[in-house]
Amino acid sequence: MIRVITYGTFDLLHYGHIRLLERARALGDYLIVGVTGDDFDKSRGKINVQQSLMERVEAVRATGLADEIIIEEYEGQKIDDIRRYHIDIFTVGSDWKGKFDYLSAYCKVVYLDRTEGISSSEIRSHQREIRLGMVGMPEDLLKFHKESSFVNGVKTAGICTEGPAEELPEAFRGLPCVTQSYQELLEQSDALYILSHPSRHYEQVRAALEAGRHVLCEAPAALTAKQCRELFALAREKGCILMEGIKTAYSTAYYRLLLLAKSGQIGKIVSVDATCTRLAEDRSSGPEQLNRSWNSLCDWGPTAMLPVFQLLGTEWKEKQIISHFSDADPAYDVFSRINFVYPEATASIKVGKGVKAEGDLIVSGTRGYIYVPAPWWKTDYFEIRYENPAENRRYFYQLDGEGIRYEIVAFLKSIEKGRSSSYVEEEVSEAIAGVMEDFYSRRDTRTI
Ligand code: C2G
Repeated sequence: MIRVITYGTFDLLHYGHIRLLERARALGDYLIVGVTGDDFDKSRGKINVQQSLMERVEAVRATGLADEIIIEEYEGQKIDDIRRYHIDIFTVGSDWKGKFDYLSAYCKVVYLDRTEGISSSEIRSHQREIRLGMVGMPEDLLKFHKESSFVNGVKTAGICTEGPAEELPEAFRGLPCVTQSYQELLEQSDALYILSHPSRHYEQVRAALEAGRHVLCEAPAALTAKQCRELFALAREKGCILMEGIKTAYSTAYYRLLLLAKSGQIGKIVSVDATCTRLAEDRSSGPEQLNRSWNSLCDWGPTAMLPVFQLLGTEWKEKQIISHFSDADPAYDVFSRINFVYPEATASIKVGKGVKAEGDLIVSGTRGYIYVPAPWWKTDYFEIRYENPAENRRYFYQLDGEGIRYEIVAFLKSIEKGRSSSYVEEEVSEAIAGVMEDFYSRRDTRTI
């Protein structure tokens, strides 16, 4: 009996895939199909696969061509599979010609002609491309603009900026719309990415939603809990997606850490402590600039509060904000610490722009703790540590683009499906806005 194996993502299964499977099957008597797992696809740069692993497996099963379906989860697995399943022939489309010659040390390698004129990317690109308008300081928007180029189905339509067009970074020149008018940008866009000063978020998000545009707004999306609720209600009313942007939520390591903590790996969670600081203020810091730049709590607060609220919830009993303000600008906190007291747990965040501290995250539990080294907000690594070091576990997950490109993928998916796939829950956004409100009105706040 000749045993054949082939691999693929098989997203939006099409005629090209089916022809490949038919010919693969005809090469032998028994066909095993390896469908790539979501993580493996991510790590090899395929980030906007549309269907879930289950859907893709089901589609391959439904062809009736596979005798067995397995999941491809890691680099190098093909050698393992070929040995384990006693494979005689490995086959794949000719777009991979030469790439798998190394497998001929284990079995015969056959490249089958790829079917011309059809591909998953092409099917995906027929779905309408989202025109993304961006608002904010051009140099701040560069990273997001660059990351969006890794995602199919979206293109930067324009930028709304206060500065003169001649001073725009190279990457933005030649965009269909470069304007100082927010209204004009709205007209040219299907969806907005807002990275303007937080004091302007509410009005800008509101105007975009009123105009029926989808919005991804960098956190904090609003500076009071009421305004935040209002915006989400408006989004629902208008049938638009509103997502609050916190890129860390989309880092695989962070997301896995949440799941491990919630599944009881460190026992009951008793404390969450997160620190985020940066020393250098990127731009010149005259009083004028200070006014326009994000203070510590706006800049870092949402990220630092994210693990607190996602692990302990938003029903704290007490909170204290301790802030140290800049002499040049009484609204600019150079450093803030917030303590939260829950019925059976506690949390603290420390944020600073102009003060430096170890930027780690520690989640303490009754059986052990999770330690994420600095800078925890863009990490690919964490440890679960126990009293007995022999039981410690280390976890690595590749992080591309600091999470931003996965955030964009989630935004597009939400738009397409008509319901939010955000990793930042609405109640978390509301709690963040509530803390901002208390900070600006000096409730529960001490200044030092
Ligand atoms: N294919 C084809 N004709 C097309 C499109 C795809 O013959 N028009 C083949 C591919 O060459 C591949 C299989 O169908 O053999 C699955 O294609 P994809 O889902 O795009 O998967 P791919 O990324 O090529 O995965 O490590 C090798 C990969 O697992 C193959």
